[in-house]
Amino acid sequence: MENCGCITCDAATKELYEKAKNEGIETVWDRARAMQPQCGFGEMGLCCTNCGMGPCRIVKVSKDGPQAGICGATEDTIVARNFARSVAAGAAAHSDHGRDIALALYHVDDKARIKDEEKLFKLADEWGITVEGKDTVQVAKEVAEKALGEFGKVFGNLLFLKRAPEKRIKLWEETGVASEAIDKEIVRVLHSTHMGCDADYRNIIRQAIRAAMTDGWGGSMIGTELSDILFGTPMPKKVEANLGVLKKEYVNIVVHGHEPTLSEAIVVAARDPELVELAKKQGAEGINVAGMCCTGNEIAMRHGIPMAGNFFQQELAIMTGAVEAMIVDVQCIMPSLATITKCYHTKLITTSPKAKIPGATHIEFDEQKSFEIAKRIVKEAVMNFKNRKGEVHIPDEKSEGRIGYSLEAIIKTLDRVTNTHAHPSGTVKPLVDAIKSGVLRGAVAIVGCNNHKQPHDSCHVTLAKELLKRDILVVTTGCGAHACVKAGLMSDDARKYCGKGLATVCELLDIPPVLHMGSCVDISRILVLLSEVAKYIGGDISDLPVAAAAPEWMSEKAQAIGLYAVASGVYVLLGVAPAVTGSENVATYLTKDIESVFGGRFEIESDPVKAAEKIAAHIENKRKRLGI
Ligand code: XCC
Ligand code: SF4
Repeated sequence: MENCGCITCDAATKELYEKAKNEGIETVWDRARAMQPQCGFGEMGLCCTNCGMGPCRIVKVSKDGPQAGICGATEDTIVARNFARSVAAGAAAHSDHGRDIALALYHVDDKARIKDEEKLFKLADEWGITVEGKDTVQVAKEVAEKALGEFGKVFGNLLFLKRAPEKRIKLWEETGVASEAIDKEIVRVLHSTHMGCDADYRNIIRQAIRAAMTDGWGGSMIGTELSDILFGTPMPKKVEANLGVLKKEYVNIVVHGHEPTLSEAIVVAARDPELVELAKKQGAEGINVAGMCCTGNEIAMRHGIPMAGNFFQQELAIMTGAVEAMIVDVQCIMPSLATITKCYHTKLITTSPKAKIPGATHIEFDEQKSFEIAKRIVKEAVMNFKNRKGEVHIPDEKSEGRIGYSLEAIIKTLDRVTNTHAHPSGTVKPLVDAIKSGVLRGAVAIVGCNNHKQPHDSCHVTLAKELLKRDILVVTTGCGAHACVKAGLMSDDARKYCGKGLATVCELLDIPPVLHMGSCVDISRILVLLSEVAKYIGGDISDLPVAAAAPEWMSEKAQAIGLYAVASGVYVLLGVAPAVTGSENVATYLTKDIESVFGGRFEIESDPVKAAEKIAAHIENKRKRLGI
């Protein structure tokens, strides 16, 4: 897969896109084309609708047009406010996901439903919850309660901030971004960006950072940790990926969205002998569950469930004509699915009160009756098998990879080397040694979505390959992870793309050169890994030869992630410019000046080859400063 200049570099996607064209079915690419030219004011962040006197827009091209909003808000104020609101929305989405997982843990009444007891007790200990004389269910309830308290507690900072290196915690306190309760910080962005409130762009961004921090070091981290406790901490396993994982003779169920609570139940229900029998009675050979987007990542990491594809493949999955039901929960679900399912037999089933879609069947998920509801949903799919219309068209394309690299899995993997050298196990020492010696130059997280402004998957994959050949280890989450596994970058064969140093490390540790660390909330795993490495060398995250990249990002969540990463000391490269270009001050602040405060900054670069060069230069720079 090379950067070919077409809409996608994924063969299965190309094939079904052609099918869509032939059948006159509209996809995301068609709608993007119809949208051109896109609004310049919006693109630059210069349109304000924050009050009833508006909408107001600032005209940049000529001095004759308005240079301030009706209230007098400048371009700096308007751009910063719009950016902050996006960040707050992103942080809200991730955090509310975390809250739902905490609620699920709270309602557990049977010890058997807790898959990682060790992690539960570790977290209880970290949070100062006494466990003596309490049974597992009781401890789970108290941990869940503490987590829920993080959203609305009256006093005190986020508990997970303490996981950062000491220097970083001090810096956050000094710069006024050590966040308090999650809901409070998000509400504060909405308040301070209300008409006639904060007009100082630097202060608006400071508050946006406080909200972003409640994502990575708050709701996302709660989501990850509590999901591991409930459903198990991911460990390495093989998985198949791409639309070719759908099976013609089977009842195909695609679970799509983000929260693992529903999909976990669906995975169990689909194995229910009664339902499998029913599927056979309908003429199918069995039931095949596949995952899409971050839900796909969650169940692939924990159960090896095949990964059907990423954000830009959701419409195409239905066009195979082989999907009996697409079951969705929250986030990144295109409303267009309801339109497309009309042309096929596929049932679109919404399950969250937060995300209903006109034209879909709504079966509300309830954690307390999870198995019952999951069975009902699976039955709907099974009974739909006989309604297939026309020809089934499943692309052959699928690849294989090894995924499931949680922090615990990485440490375990590293222990293989530690033990042979008689070093203490359970540390990041081997990783630090490899980086210090220069065998590994550094590490980069490639994360985020698909966006029509970039060729689908191509930027993720090209960037990853460019980094691998420079001996830079890649970790990935979200739709970037789907792109990499589909391109074969999580197989042993991918060592052929690596420089000599990285290839040796991969062989020694028996790992692929691109490590799948999970869904987008699981970027919190990367924060903890970075913190562990920084603590090990007695420094700060901003000292490390690392970077992050979101070459095809589109969601507000991605903006929140980018901002908390920058505030955590990471250099963050974006392949698509956020809507801040309308204010030179805001753009310069985010891409330059902010580095002197937090040690991290944004970089905008759409070309993945140039992006790799910039990232590599950044990494070499950090190495020099570390004297390695
Ligand atoms: Fe959504 Fe998480 Fe983006 Fe993919 S990567 S398009 S946010 S599914 Ni998070
Ligand atoms: Fe216009 Fe100011 Fe109202 Fe925004 S807040 S719409 S700039 S008057």
